[in-house]
Amino acid sequence: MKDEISRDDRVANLKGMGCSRKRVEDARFTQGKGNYVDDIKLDGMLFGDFVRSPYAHARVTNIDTSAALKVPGVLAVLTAADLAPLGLHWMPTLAGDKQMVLADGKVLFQGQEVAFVVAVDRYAAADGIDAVVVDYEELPVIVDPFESQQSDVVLREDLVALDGSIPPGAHGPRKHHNHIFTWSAGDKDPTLEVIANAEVVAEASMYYHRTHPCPLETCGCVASMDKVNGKLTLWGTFQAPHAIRTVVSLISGIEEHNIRVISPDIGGGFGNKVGAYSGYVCSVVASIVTGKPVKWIEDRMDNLMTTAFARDYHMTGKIAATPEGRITGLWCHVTADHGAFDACADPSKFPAGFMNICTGSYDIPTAFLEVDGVYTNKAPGGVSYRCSFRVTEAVYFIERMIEVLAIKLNMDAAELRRINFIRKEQFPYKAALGWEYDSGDYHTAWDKALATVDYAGLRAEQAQRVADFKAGKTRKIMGIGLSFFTEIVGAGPVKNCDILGLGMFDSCEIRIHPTGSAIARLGTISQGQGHATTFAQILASEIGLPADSITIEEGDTDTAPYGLGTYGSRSTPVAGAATAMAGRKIRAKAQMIAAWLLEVHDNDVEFDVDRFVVKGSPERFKTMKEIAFAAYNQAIPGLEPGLEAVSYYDPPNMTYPFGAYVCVMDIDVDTGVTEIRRFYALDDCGTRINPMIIEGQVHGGLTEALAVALGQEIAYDKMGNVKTGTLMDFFLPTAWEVPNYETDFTVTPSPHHPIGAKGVGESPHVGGVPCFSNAVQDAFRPFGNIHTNMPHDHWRIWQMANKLGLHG
Ligand code: MCN
Ligand code: CUM
Repeated sequence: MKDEISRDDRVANLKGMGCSRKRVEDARFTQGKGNYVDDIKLDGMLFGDFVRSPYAHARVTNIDTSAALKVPGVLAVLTAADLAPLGLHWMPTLAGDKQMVLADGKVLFQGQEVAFVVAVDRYAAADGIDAVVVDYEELPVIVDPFESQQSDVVLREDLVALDGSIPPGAHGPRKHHNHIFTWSAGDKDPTLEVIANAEVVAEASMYYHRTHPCPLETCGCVASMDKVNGKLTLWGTFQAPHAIRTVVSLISGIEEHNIRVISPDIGGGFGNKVGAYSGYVCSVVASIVTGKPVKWIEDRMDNLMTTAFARDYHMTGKIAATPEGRITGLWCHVTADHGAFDACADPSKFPAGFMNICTGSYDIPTAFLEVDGVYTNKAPGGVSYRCSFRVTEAVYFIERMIEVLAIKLNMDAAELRRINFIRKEQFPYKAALGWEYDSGDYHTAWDKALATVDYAGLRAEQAQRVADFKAGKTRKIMGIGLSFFTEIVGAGPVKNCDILGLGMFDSCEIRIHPTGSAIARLGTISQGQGHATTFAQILASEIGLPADSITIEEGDTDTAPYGLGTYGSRSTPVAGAATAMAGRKIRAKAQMIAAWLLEVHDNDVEFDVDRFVVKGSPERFKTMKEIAFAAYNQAIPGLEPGLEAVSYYDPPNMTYPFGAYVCVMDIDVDTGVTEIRRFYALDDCGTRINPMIIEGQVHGGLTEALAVALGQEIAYDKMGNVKTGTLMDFFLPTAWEVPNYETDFTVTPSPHHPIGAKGVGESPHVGGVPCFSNAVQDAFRPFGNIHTNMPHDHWRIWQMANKLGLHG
């Protein structure tokens, strides 16, 4: 048999790894053919919605539902009293705490769910909500976590013992009735000693404000209990459908095989859709009660005010160094505002996520981190928003500490980073706070970044600008924002990481069809990341069938293998590894089939792009397509028919992507208006599966970073009112504010991942926020700024300029 097309063409035909394959999802999304939760319409479907608390802290003395029940179209109103006999008025949170499903005697944050009105449609439900009469008795409100730890006001009365003592929480002893946990990492005394004896110590306190992921599609679900066969089907915006199935089974008592959870298309998640919400529980109960399917879909205000927030970390740091700038120690304390219930979505052993990667990309010999979690009258949630489990906070902290140290040392901040980077030959690198970084080459990335932007030239220009400003020739100052980040993604290892006891492996199951096409199902779920495109590319390269012939399916627990879902940029590191491993199992069987067909020994054939060839005789081969057909249609001695494989992958370590970002910004000191002149982002996520998708992830993450750094926040007044509960007040950047991003890369494969890939989804956000913030702060450095908190909106920048005397 003679092969007519070249090997290069055969590789190209696969559209495998490294190819900027167009997104297969876009055909349906661009034509309005997506299938989101709110597109699901079932016969007789009802709609449920919440009566929500206007108060941030109040006793609920009475709920009168009688008028609501008379509203045309209203069928039922659920309150905590109705759920209590089922034990469903409270639910477990992902962080080992518990949370009210519906107000049980009191409310603890504005917008808290008080009653669930079930009606024939959304409009009747709204009328019903208006007719529910709730009597509140206001209680003192605490929105400040420092005040909370001193206050006599008990927020969580359910967590105080009868004798008045404070029982321990899920993460150990609690110091005060409003305290949740203390968590620490590293060596306290040695770190304090290094700092006490250091020649140079820089200190800073910073607040990483509360914000919100704000996905385009809000959270929602449809619950349908089939009373005939006892099966519950739950469609929803779930980032972890299998975990939701297990949790629903555990709290409802419905056997797990009788529950089918389906995540259809999801319109952005960003972590907002990891946790469990009252709406899910109430919809399931309402469906059981009414015997009809029940839909619940949040509106924008519900989403911004009540579902998983992000950040809200008050961080204080001390960094010690030699006069030459060699860092010798780092100390960090965090006061973490978790709101009314601890509903953070972290692996169980990490109540402050991976905040203990706060030594960043630097070889810091001694470090100590302590985090205090605190209750306040704010919405629960936490950890969401492209964060990799608090890595955003950790990287912001260290990248600000580096800048503050550079000021103290009167040194260039790029050079200070360079002399402290972990060196290439130090990997795998064991950090002072416990992590083992798998691979990295920071100096190469940094040098490439600085050379590309002409860093020296930029600094010269900035110096001239400062001189011009001081001479009264311009009112615009210039900032050069630098950041270098290391991420930690791919949770992972089951021995270290679980959520509610569920080990964090992931999975892929592949079925090759006789004609040489395939379906693969994974335990993850795309929310916009393009898994259907990229996972097919991994398989194309591994099994030699074109990506276009491989369907990727996720999100249906009746068909997909068990997995822990998509967040923490874990899909590529974990499910991507499972995909490669399952592909290799397919290939191993294909090799035996090929050898039999070619009448040679198994070891005498080798894989080449899309076929097995006889070693040394390239003209003798069987294509994967031929092998697939033979697997089903020829009786092969000693082999079962069929070509299928499944892999459950427990990664040996997480992956540590990194990147170097530079932002050049002009600031008008009289208006506070910022103009981003240039943004350069170099990302290293190891082996790159789809460069175009990576670039899309980087653009998206950077834009969200711009949002957070330059204006976005969930702000509360002293009464606990959410001041930014609509998109009029909550800043979402548009094409108007977004600069032209320049993306770049280096490739440092992960040594333990089967294809060397690291995650990338959260990197641009993690590295982007400090970069934008550093640009603002750097512009004011020549005028005496040391640290100013985000968000740097125009008004606050004007205030910065004013405080530094630049207006007079
Ligand atoms: N990829 C690649 N090569 C690599 C690494 C990743 O081609 N070396 C591709 C992947 O195959 C995948 C995408 O990039 O198609 C993102 O992969 P990964 O970094 O593994 O992240 P996940 O798929 O696990 O996505 C989660 C991550 C998180 S945690 C948040 S938050 C976030 C993010 O993805 N939410 C998003 N990006 C988002 N993008 C969109 N459009 N919508 C969201 O909700
Ligand atoms: Cu932390 S946001 Mo993402 O992990 O879904």
